[in-house]
Amino acid sequence: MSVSELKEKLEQIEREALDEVKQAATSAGLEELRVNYLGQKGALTVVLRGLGLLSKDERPAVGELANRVKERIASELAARKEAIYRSELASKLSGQKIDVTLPGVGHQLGHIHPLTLVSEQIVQIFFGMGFSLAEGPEVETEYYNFDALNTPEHHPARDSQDTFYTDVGRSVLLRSQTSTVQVRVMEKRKPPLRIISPGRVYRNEEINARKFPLFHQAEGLLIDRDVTFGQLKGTLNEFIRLFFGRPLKTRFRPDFFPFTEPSAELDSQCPFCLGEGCRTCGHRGWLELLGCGMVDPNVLEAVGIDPEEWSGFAFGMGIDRLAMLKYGVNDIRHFFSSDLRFLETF
Ligand code: 2NL
Repeated sequence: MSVSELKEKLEQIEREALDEVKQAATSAGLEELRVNYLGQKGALTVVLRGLGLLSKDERPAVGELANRVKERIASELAARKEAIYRSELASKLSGQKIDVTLPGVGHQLGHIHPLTLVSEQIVQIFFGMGFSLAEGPEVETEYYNFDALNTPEHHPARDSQDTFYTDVGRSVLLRSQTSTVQVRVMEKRKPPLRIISPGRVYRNEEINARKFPLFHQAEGLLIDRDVTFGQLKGTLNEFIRLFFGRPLKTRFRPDFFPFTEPSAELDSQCPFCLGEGCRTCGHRGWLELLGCGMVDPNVLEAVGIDPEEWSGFAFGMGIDRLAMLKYGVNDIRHFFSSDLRFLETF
């Protein structure tokens, strides 16, 4: 193309471009124009590439014009862009009136699991009676879970407390009771002692509405001079009063545990029917709540505490069971199902 043809072409591009920019109505349409004229394959760019074919003398004049055209188009594009942006924003805002009186979007807050709740309630009650918290490992040794608790190999209680064993061998197992923690504390600290140990425990059992291979226990231990069964009864009666929120009649029935002598099962009057008989207590009027007894001298001896000088009482309660009774839960599996319809009721 000759110089005059090129100039003509540039002026034509300029006219067309400015005309179209003026008429563009949306920012998307504007962007399309920018690409068509100034983009890498745009009309102006194609002409500018043709400059190389001109002689050295001809190039400056055409180049200068081309740059002016480019700048003019660019500045018109920018001006139009600003105008379109403002009008688009204005129409968007007028169509989107915000009602500031509408309620906000609430966040759903998580909350404490019912077993944690009941565990904390139990621990708090014993804190009030001078007990302190003791915790320990869930993977335990046969020694802490059985031998130190007066349950030697071949003792029949090993069967009823059957648990899960590890690859290490039968001597490394999942604890079946939190007494293991009490034994560990008695080994390390001198009496007097008052401790409460909540935590997860395991039993090798078939699953049903009342039994689950993983459950929770809180065990208490008190070691002092001249401890009596009467003190055990007073402590547990007070616990039941505070846990259920009212004084309830209790009764202690003889029972057997390898680690206590004598041993007893504690029943309370059913807090729902007050002894009348209802579904919760199976129409018996009484609920079995926990096991307890005076610490067997063999247990004290195993941890190096002189049973002639010291005595004590201990008790163990199922946290899951107490939670079921307190909140009327009819199936232990609800606690482990992660079903929000259940969890959100607490
Ligand atoms: C139950 C009730 C019980 C204990 C746990 C205990 C701990 C030590 C010494 C003596 Cl270190 N006793 N704990 C005592 C009586 C009952 O749990 O139903 N257990 C199977």
